[in-house]
Amino acid sequence: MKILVINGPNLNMLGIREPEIYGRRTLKDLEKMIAGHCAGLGVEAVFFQSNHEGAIVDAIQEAYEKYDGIVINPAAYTHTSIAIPDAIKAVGLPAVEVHISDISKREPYRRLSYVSEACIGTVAGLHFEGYLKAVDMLRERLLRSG
Ligand code: CA2
Repeated sequence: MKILVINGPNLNMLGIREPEIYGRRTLKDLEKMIAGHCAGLGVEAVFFQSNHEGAIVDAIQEAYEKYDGIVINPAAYTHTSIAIPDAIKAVGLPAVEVHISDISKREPYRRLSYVSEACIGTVAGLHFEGYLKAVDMLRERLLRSG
């Protein structure tokens, strides 16, 4: 089982600014944590981060027939992008959306996610641990669908 973990804009700044919202751990720490969790489950995880919507769309398209599923934190594109959910639907891969913070309890403009409807589930507000839950949800779906 091979999954692609995508992090969107500004998540390369994790651990550097706004620790009260996003914590003190870095993107590298996050990727290591996910890789360790995946290794224990026999899942191969590959990581991608970009600040550019088109690059994220390209990464999703390139996942077609190479990966079994996607875990994605689209960051601010969650609330603005139609191209990202379109790409997820186009490749037909199961995807789980994840957010470090609880987007339902922040500014009103963060309450709407255009990406949700293309995903089999969403995890929000569980900090870095939410990515592990997202991996578990994806794995369970993939095991069930054979
Ligand atoms: O809670 C999340 O994971 C978000 O996807 C993070 C996005 C935000 O636009 C979404 O509404 C919710 C922002 C990521 C910015 O990451 C930073 C990390 C460190 C310092 C500053 C920003």
